[in-house]
Amino acid sequence: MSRTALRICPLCEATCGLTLTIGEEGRVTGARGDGDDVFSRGFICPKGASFGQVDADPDRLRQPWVRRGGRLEPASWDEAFAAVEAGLAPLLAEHGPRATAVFLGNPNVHTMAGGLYPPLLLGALRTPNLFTASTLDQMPKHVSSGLLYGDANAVPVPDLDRTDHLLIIGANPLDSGGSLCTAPDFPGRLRALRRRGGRLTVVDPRRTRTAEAADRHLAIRPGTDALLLFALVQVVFAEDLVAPGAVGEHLTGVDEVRRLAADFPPEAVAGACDLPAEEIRTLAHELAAAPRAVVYGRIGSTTVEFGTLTSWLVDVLNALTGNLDRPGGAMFPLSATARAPRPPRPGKGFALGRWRSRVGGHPEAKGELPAAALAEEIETPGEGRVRALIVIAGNPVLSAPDGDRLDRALAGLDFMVSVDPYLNETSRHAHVLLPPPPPGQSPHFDFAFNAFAVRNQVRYSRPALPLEAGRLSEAEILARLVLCVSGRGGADPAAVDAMAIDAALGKAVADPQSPVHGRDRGELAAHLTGVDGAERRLDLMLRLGPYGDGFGADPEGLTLAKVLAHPHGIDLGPLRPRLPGLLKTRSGTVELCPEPLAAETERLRRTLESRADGLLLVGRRHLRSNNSWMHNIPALVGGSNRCTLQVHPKDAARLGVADGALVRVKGDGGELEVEAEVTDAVRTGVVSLPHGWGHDRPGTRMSVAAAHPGVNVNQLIDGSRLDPLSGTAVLNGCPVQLTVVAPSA
Ligand SMILES: Nc1nc2c(c(=O)[nH]1)N[C@H]1C(S)=C(S)[C@@H](COP(=O)(O)OP(=O)(O)OC[C@H]3O[C@@H](n4cnc5c(=O)[nH]c(N)nc54)[C@H](O)[C@@H]3O)O[C@H]1N2
Ligand SMILES: Nc1nc2c(c(=O)[nH]1)N[C@H]1C(S)=C(S)[C@@H](COP(=O)(O)OP(=O)(O)OC[C@H]3O[C@@H](n4cnc5c(=O)[nH]c(N)nc54)[C@H](O)[C@@H]3O)O[C@H]1N2
Ligand code: SF4
Ligand SMILES: [Mo]
Repeated sequence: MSRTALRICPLCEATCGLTLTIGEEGRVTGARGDGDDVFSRGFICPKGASFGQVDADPDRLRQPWVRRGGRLEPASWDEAFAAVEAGLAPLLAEHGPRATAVFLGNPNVHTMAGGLYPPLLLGALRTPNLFTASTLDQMPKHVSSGLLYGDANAVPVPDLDRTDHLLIIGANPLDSGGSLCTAPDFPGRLRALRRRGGRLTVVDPRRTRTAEAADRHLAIRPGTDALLLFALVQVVFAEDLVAPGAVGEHLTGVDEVRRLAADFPPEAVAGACDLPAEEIRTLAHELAAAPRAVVYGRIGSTTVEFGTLTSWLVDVLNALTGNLDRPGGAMFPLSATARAPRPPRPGKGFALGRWRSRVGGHPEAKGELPAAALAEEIETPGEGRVRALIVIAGNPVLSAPDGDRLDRALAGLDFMVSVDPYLNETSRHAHVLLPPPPPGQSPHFDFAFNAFAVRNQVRYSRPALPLEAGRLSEAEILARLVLCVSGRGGADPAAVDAMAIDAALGKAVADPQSPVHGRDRGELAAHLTGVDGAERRLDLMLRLGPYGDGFGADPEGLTLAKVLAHPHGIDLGPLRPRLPGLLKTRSGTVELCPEPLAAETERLRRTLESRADGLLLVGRRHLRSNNSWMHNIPALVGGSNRCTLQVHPKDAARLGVADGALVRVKGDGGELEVEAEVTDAVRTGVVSLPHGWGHDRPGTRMSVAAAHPGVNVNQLIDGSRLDPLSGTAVLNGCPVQLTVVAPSA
């Protein structure tokens, strides 16, 4: 008999509720949208529908691998953890924590274990060398939020379901599922916007599926969005359209922003952006006039030369038009595991550059160093060289600029651990490879994405399938890693959770604002339910969170048991205004014109004078892909080659490139050969190549991916070009040159 099980989809940020079919043989044989899910209401996309194939991919590793005499060989878990301790201990003893680094990849925000254990690992390891996918992604938004609100994690999201005008800058949610805006069924929500008379404007150098669904598409020249946004801000000031509304009393720095914007009227930026000044002006009028409007920027606004400046201007524009922190505007979600809100008071503010990277001198941001600087930290000899690396759920050889260099650097490490289900371009360098179970055998809670969700809600999935014999949960793998780096490899991994619980309760009982102030932490710990440490920690967070039962203080409040009793989730209502309570700036205000951004504005102004012509490279995403790791799923890679270089027909004619030609692309970081796809979906002067491809390295085990490897776009990208405030790699708007190699690929 087959049965069904509910499972939140971990394959993109939309967090759709799925109903999995479990066949008699104990495998996921089907997946459909859960019509009763309180948030996703039955929505599903082709990736979610392929959950069964993703889960049962025969290339997923089932046991640990340990390098012996240069070769990776299967090993038992005990042997693997012993090898981790034996590999790390002497390096730590001789060189200290600075000789170690951690790379955390994207799926850490898509697994429950990835939310719970990496902070403990970093706490135990105490290395200044933390690298994550964030500096290939959204770090500019964190820095902007840190400077504006004093809290790098306070990222406002577009209140999609209530807005009247949505301006999307550099995002393509119809293919990506949405990002820093968790909204299952983005397409339906955009249709609803237009059905209620709202408008959608998309700014993107490509005519994406999202742009096609819009009222207006502005095909901007890549990398110039900060100029466009400044022009919108300038019009709002110049035409007296500033109307911040209720947040007005919490804003400081408005006049400074006015002064900065004065240099960027639409006429001054139109040439650089390659957009008509009139159109920019009209857009500003519309945004200001809409009862509720919101500007939302993603990858195309962050992984660019002025990423932090652009991210900041998005919020500035929302604030000036009265759309920050109000329904239909940009709002701050309040997730069930967030810290419960406190009465407003000035905070400690946000500091950048508390330490710097050893080789490049890059300032840390939010405790991280630029992912693009990992290779040089491993390669460059001297005191503090990175000799050991722990990679959890990351594939930086493909995801970061100049993977060939990182590939060589990884091969030179004294010791490397990968926690990854695949033997891939990065993990093939590991000395110990620890594979977590597939998602069907793992529990799921969205610690990360509930904090970016367009509706407050809470959902938890227990594993749909029991752990296969011989497997460890990812929670146990990571807990044991924590023990290994503390030199206690033999200890019971449950001790790690027990310590985390004890520490969290210790803080809570000492906090006069907490509902458990003054109570006994041992007594509280005894109330926690859950089948393992990870669940007990979830119970703790729920109970002390903003909707929690406070360990009995509010009997109606959330507990793990209550969430489990609602398998389709509990709706916690629409987003509500949260200012000024969430501010942690020193002034206790929204500091609209932070000094580092004023300085960046000066740098931006200088770009108005110089403009290089020539082709600019941008990325793109495909609905059936996800970064580098879903190219091994037959259901998701069938059909025509997707790793093509898109070229506009006019550029193609000028360069003699025919559709299907093999072209050589040369960028500041390197060159490669790829098939050209001539299409007017990209604007003139722009070419587009997706990332996450290039599965042609030896020593991997991803047989489907290797059969159609594609090329690694990041080989073209110069890893030394960073958004300076956030250390984020410039992955979009990179100059390239094209030559034809052969009339057909
Ligand atoms: N040129 C260019 N480059 C880009 C981007 C771009 O737009 N253009 N996008 C950037 C962005 S936004 C991001 S987030 C990064 C992503 O960068 P990475 O996180 O380095 O890359 P992924 O391809 O997501 O790799 C995820 C790894 O996690 C593994 N994995 C999958 N599921 C699990 C699991 O459950 N547990 C564990 N432990 N591991 C798992 C996969 O096998 C894979 O090795 O790439 C960036 N790179
Ligand atoms: N199907 C699928 N879904 C995914 C992923 C995936 O790889 N595949 N990856 C996941 C991850 S890790 C992330 S971070 C999110 C990202 O989610 P999104 O940000 O929505 O991702 P993209 O589809 O890359 O959209 C970025 C858009 O920016 C445009 N762009 C490039 N340069 C510029 C520029 O200078 N200015 C402007 N205005 N636009 C520009 C590109 O043409 C592209 O259409 O998607 C997530 N979801
Ligand atoms: S949209 Fe995202 S979360 Fe929803 S089914 Fe598709 S991959 Fe899964
Ligand atoms: Mo990402």
